[in-house]
Amino acid sequence: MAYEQLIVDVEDDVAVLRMNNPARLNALSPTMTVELLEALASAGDDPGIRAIVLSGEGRGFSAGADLSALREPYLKGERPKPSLFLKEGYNKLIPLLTGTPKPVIAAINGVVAGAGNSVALACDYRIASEAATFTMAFVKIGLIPDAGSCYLLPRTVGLARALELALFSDKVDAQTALRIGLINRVVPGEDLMAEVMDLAHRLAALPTTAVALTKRTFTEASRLSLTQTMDREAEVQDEAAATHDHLEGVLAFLEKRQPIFTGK
Ligand code: T3D
Repeated sequence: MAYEQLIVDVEDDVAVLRMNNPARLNALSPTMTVELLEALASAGDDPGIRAIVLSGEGRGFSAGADLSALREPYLKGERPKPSLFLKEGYNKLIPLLTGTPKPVIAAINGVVAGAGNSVALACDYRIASEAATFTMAFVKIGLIPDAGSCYLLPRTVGLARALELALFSDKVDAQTALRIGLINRVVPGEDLMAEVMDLAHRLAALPTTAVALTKRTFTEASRLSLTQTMDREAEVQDEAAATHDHLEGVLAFLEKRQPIFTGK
């Protein structure tokens, strides 16, 4: 399917989505948000897709909300409420990313600002080019972190760091982002996509149901107690153990061979 601000490629069982408005550092316009919603839902539902990569064209991953859309109304003295767009846009996009049963890798090719951070944080694994920079930026335009950043950022880097990042909104380089746990890995820019595709293919080759259930149970556990979580793990483990991939994994171990997981 052809999109205006999104490029979608499929390599074997990996879908690669690239935000494509490089002149605005892939700012999340309503068009791009709707296209991401469509493409992610489609990749999530497609049994042939077992991992998703999200990246950006040009030198930006994403600079957050497309502020150019505010020029006209603000110059006219109009003050449209952000909540209208947030509820229809990011508030659907971020849960779609965290809730998709497929593992999602953010391939952070460059600049990240505002809600671009939320998009990266909603992915399951963040690998960045050495050229990547991160700024929360919201406070610089008199806003609070949105698109789930108030939830995701403190859970990723801790409350103290999250407040520091949100309030000062200084630009953080990729090595610092790695040190504070904002991202998982940094690689030279020229190696980024090769490394990402290698990881994506590794994730795609895993037992699909176990991957989906691991994502889901980690999310559920954040609002449960330890004992409630262990009860949930026991129930979910029955689902995982009922798959052919579980049988294959155990038999492969016993037969001292590599398992072949088919996602069934
Ligand atoms: O109402 C609502 O929708 C509420 C929702 C809010 C969610 C949010 O995400 S709020 C935060 C929005 N994002 C920002 O405030 C970041 C704005 N951008 C910047 O601060 C800087 O551009 C960066 C720090 C990200 C990068 O700086 P730099 O020096 O590397 O690049 P640049 O020269 O500033 O930007 C390059 C071009 O991208 C430039 O266009 P030009 O002048 O070459 O024609 C710039 O205007 C454009 N651009 C960058 N960010 C945005 C953008 N255009 C539209 N929206 C952007 N967010």
